[in-house]
Amino acid sequence: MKTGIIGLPQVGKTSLFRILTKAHLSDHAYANPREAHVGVAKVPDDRLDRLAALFNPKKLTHASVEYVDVGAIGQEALKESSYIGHLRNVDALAHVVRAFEDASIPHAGPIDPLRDIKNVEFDLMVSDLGQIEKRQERVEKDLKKMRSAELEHEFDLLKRAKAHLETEKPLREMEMTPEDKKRFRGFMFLSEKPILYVVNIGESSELGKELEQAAGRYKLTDVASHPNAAATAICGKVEAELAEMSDADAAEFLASYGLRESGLTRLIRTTYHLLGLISFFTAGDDECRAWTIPVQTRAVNAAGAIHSDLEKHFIRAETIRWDQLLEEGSEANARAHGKLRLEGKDYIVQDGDVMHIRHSG
Ligand SMILES: Nc1nc2c(ncn2[C@@H]2O[C@H](COP(=O)(O)OP(=O)(O)OP(=O)(O)O)[C@@H](O)[C@H]2O)c(=O)[nH]1
Ligand SMILES: [Mg+2]
Repeated sequence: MKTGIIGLPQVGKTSLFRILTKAHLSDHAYANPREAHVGVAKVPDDRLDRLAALFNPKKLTHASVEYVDVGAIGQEALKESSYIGHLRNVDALAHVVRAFEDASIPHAGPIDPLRDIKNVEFDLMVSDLGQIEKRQERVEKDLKKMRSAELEHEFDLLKRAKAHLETEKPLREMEMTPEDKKRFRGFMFLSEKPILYVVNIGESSELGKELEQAAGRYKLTDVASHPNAAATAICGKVEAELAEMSDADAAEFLASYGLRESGLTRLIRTTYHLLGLISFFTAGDDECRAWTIPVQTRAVNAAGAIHSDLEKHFIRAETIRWDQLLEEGSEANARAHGKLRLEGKDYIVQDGDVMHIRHSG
């Protein structure tokens, strides 16, 4: 699952990318400045950390999400096929908007996150509209040659999407049946992707409060409440300093700003939710690990996230919620007290389940 970091020029996209992905840069990163940078961020998870404290495993593996840093967005950039190709290939967008004041860093006009959001949204919609119109012409031609129920469906859907975009609403707000969604999948429309608005605010002695109030202060509460959208705030400057510190120093530093967790932690978690992802855990002396699955995943498919053999030879999943396992203190205790559930193939895995897959392979 990939999230593309987008935004106007000089708003702090690359700075954010660097702190998000820390030492986990992929080989390709920075090899060519014209290329998009791809990096992996660890998904912080207190539940997993606490399980690890109980099991003391040899290895601890967090879930991860990928971020892609592309150049500044704009109508021109969106005409470049390599630029748009990178963006189409992501599953969600993190739109960085500038709210920090700094006279030495140019910005188009005064600080106005809502205006910037609307401008970028407009560019995304124009790009999708162009693609829809091209496809409409093609489908129209084909329909003249031969009638086809599927093509007619597609034609209607394209017409509806065009009308929707012309009311200046992104495709992520359009109601679609699962079949329609499938029809659209191949197009990878930009305005259809879930979006997280990341407000990059300036330093302040009351950062905790400022971060909490940022969305409201910049009038983003409304856009952030739209379907498949969310907002979060960070202070890039402070996050950059935090990234250089040891965990203990970072905790002290956060506390001095009245913060319990870094803005980055919240940002990564919000991205994870926006992508419709949850985690289940495997826990043992060898490894404690978080596995990423979409919400509503059946146990048998979740087993497949670990290994395809486990999916093929799945029998049952011994399951317990992470906090219940902590309460019991060990798997043996949990079993003795009847707290380990035996779940079958069709069990819908819940966020925070600890699972042991029994298989016949
Ligand atoms: N004051 C201040 N400056 C920042 C902050 N974040 C980034 N900058 C500065 O803004 C400039 C641009 O930062 P980048 O992270 O390169 O921004 P970008 O969005 O990737 O820029 P382009 O890729 O050129 O569009 C740099 O000089 C940063 O040091 C911030 O939170 N506060
Ligand atoms: Mg950049």
